[in-house]
Parts: sequence; structure tokens; C-alpha cells
Amino acid sequence: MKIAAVRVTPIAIKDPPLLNAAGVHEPFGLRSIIEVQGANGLVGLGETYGDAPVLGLLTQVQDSLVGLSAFDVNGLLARIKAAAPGVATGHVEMELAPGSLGSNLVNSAFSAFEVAFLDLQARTIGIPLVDLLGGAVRNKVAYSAYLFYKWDAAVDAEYATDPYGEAVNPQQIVKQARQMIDQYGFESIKLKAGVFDPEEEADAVLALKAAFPSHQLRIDPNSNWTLPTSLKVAKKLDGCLEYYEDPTPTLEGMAALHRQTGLPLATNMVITNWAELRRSVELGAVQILLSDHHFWGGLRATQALAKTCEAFGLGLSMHSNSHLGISLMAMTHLAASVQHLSYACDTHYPWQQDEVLVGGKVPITGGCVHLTDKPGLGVELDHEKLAELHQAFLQCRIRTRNDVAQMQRFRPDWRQVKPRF
Ligand code: GKR
Ligand code: MG
Repeated sequence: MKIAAVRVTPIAIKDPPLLNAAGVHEPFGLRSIIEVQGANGLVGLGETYGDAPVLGLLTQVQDSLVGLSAFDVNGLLARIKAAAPGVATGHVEMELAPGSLGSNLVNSAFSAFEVAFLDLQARTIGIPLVDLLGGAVRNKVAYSAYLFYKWDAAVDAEYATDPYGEAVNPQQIVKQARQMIDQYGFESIKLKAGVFDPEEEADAVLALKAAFPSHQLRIDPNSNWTLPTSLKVAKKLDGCLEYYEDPTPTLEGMAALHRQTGLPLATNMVITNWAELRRSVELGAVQILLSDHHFWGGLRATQALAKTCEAFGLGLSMHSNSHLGISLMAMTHLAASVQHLSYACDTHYPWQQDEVLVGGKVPITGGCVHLTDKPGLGVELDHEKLAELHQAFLQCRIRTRNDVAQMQRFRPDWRQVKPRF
């Protein structure tokens, strides 16, 4: 069945002032929404980064896909490779999710279209997407409460008000966790760290442990701690962590930390491609891989990654950046198909107020997204909402995520230093 039309629509979604090692989130996150329409009139959906380098390649490729079979994902890859520029363009994502940087453009673009192709295939056959991936080994996928230090939205008129308010100390972090857990029922908690003094951030984890003794806890300073700092925090949090995510930079740093603590270390930063995975196995650096189909090259590549992790005795979970429901459903169908998924997945979804789906936001209940038997991803695009968020993109000043520059608007002397602590 041939592809009749392809549409790529950049959108801007409201994002709160979330703090991280690279600075602070801008008031809008950028996403690209993909529609791949078949000759049968059905439409497959995809979602990925909306930053200029990725968006550039997506729009460059879109017309060349018309006429291709919706089942020819190898043909899709060939057309993307033929169009891809050879140069890497770094931006802030490089610091926080290196897989989405310029040198990874082919994977990012392929993944976005691959999801839409698979969605269209599944809709054409009339089966849920997970069935194309081999069938569901679980019918719901658990996610974690993803806590952030943050400013109140009133810090700048560009930010939309959000239900969470300020969180700059352990008490406010516990309050944020309670709010998120009450609303969504999450059973694991991740604290995005690397922002304040590591001792204070460890105190926040201890406060979470006291408030939620039966929840699994993780902390992720995005490689912003030296090895000695990571060791000190490991000691302070002894017995508290489900895993320790990207405390310190480099595979060698992570290997040394693991040797000295025995703690399970997770990453979405030091392993973002197959070569790094190979080296990590050689070094014994990382024990849990946080996969992300957006930068590992799609749903099937991530299934292969899961098998590889299994073969090497590594645990598997999922990383997330700011995203909407199409990405959430792609993650959910993928996670539901993977036997070897050892932990609740990350998602930024609770931080997003906007949505492009008919019926609004995808429900998360009991900490899980539940699969349905609807065809494909099981969600439909709300074209009015899409047009509205596209207008927001046209009106917004951001074209490539830059948390550093955003922080410097508030603190002109702020510099990114890595590791800072
Ligand atoms: O959005 O601030 C953020 C996160 O820090 C994100 O960029 C990271 O990629 O969530 C991510 C992580 O787990 O490292
Ligand atoms: Mg991380």
C-alpha cells in the first residue's frame, strides 16, 4: 500500500521552568508531528524533536516518501540517508540527551517516520501497533514520577501557570511528589538533580524515602557530579536507590564508580549508540540502559537493543524528554512488546499541559498507561489543536532548545560547567 501524502508540522508546547544541569527549560518545548497518509486514506502518526536540525531533515525528506510502500521501512531509511546532511550541529540536547544531536539526525528522523509507518501498517491491518511488534507481553506500562527542581511560573510572564509551583528544597520536592503520585498513582520516583548542592539534593532523596517508604527511588544529576562527589552521595544514600542515574561523566567515570560502590548505574548519556554500548560492556561501566526510540532509531531498533541488553545482563528502562501523547503511546506499545523491561519508564508527560490528541491527554492510572485494542497507536489527531500549537510555534522565538541561554536571561553570569559539583 503506497504512501499518498506526508505532513510534518512543527509545534510549540508550553513547558514550565524546570531546572537541570544545563540551566532551565524555556517556556516552550518544540516537537514535530508527523502524518503519513496511505492510499487507503488511513493516517499513521509520529512525534519527535522539533529543534531546527531535526525539523530541517524531516521536512527535506517528506516529499520523497510519497509513492513508497508503507511497509518498506528499509526504503524509508535509504531515502533519509540520501537526504541527510553530513555535518553535526550541537545544541543543548547534546548535554542532556546526546542522541538527539546533529550527528544522530538520521536516527532521529528515521524513528519519527518509522513510528508513523508502523502506525499506518497496523491501522491498515486493523490491529494495535504492539501486535506488529510481536504482541503484548504486558497490557499496561508503568511510568515513574519524574520530579524536577523548578521555579514558580511567575518568574517570567512567558511561562504559563502550572499546578506545581516552586520546588527548590526537600519539602517542596516531597510536596511535588505527593501531588504527582496522588494524581497518577506512580510507584517509582525519579529526582532530576545536578542543580543545587549535591548534599541538599541527597537530603531531598532522604525526605522522599521517609515520605514514600515503599516507592522505588532514583536520582539523575545528568553527569554534573565529579567522581568524589558521586561517591559521597552514594554513601549518604546507601540502601535508598533503585539505581543511580548518570551521576558522573564518561564511561570510565561510571566504571570507577560502579567498582567502588557496587551500585547499579543507569544511563541515557554515556551510552547513546552501539559503539558506546560495546565499550560499556568491556569496562563494566553501566548496568541499566535507558533506551529512547527517538534517538536509538525507532521501535524495532529499540527491540534489538533490548535483546542486546538481555544478552549482556544489562537492565532496561526508558528515557524521556518533553513530549506529547503520540510519543507516549509509541513508548507504551514498544515497552509492552519488550519482555526484558526491568523498570518503570521515565516520562515528562505530566509536565505538559498541551495535547494534540482527540479527547486530550492520555490517561495515566495506577502509574501506568494502559493499552487498548484500538488499531495502531490507538490515538487520533485533533487537527484544530494541531493548528493552534503550530501557530504557537510560528509565534515563538525558540527554534532550538537552549536551557543555558534561558538560564542566562535570569542570571547573566551563569555559566555551564560540567561537572559543576
Ligand atoms: O528535560 O531537563 C530535562 C531532562 O534533563 C532531559 O533533558 C534529560 O534528557 O530527562 C533526561 C534525562 O533523563 O537525562
Ligand atoms: Mg537521565
